Amino acid sequence: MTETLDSVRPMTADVEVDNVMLSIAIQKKGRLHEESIELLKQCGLSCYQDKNALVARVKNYPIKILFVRDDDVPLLVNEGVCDLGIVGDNVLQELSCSLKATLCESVRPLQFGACKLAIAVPNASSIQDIRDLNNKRIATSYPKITKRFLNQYQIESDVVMMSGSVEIAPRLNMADAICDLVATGRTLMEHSLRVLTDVLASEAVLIKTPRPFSKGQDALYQRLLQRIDGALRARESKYILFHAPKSALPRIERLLPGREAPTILPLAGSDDRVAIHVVSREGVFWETIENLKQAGASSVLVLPIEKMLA
Ligand code: PRT
Ligand code: ZN
Repeated sequence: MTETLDSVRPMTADVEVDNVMLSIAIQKKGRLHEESIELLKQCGLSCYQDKNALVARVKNYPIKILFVRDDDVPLLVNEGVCDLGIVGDNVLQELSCSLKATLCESVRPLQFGACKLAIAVPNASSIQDIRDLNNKRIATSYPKITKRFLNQYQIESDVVMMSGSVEIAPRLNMADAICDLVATGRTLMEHSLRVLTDVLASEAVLIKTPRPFSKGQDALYQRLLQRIDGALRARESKYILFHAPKSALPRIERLLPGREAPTILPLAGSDDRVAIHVVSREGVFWETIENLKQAGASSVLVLPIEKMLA
């Protein structure tokens, strides 16, 4: 058992689940797993994962969670086997390039799993421009996106499909360039590769089946979506409290990014200073706090917000 939280009932795929109205597929293990679970927890769902369980039901919400390979998420959602899914946009795009038919809808970017798909070449390569890729070999696990990108520039390259360790292809003389995911850039650096061009920016997205929902399912889906929006909004928002001179209020208001109308309260024993509470919808950086202090603020507290409904 890897994780045990409250109010849960583990199940296996072959067990019939009664009265479940929604299902969501998430990655079983890998880069998106933890944060997908975390988001569902922030939405109030109690998730449980047994090492071998493929399906888990959440006791406090009519939804079952399927744990699968990330590549299977859009396939399952597209076929209507699952109602919803969480997957990297890169995987979704690769599938949508191969399927001509309607694909599951991407309904929300989820602010995690950020990376980009980029074409990279060896540091010492003579390839300096996208056009230099003509008649060259490009190794990738994303052949469809790569071809779509090359077509846009009318470049004819030989796209070599690799399912992993793409970064070693140039050294093995299997390719002149690669098209792979980059997050920090460390892997490229370790393999003496440099980015030639970005192809696609990606992050985890919530996807929805093209199959129409019943009225009941739609109500559940809308409720879940509201909770996801609330959780995402809360992540980027901060509650800021501080004291400041009344005369500095106009300047202070301009300093707070994405602020809502502040609450201003009198301070006991002070006529000219007030306490200010404000929700900021954008990240609060050290510079903001330093600027607030310069404007006369004191006792500044910046607190995370757990939930936020519009
Ligand atoms: O087993 P399963 O099929 O489910 O998982 P997987 O091994 O296919 O995928 P996984 O878990 O590696 O990644 C899942 C998703 O995470 C991807 O589809 C992306 O949407 C997202 N993601 C975010 C990343 C990265 N960042 C990332 N850095 N996926 C892969 N990488 C790899 C990249 O391929 C390269 O090898 O990390 C290396 C580069 O990282 P940096 O930090 O060195 O630049
Ligand atoms: Zn995968």
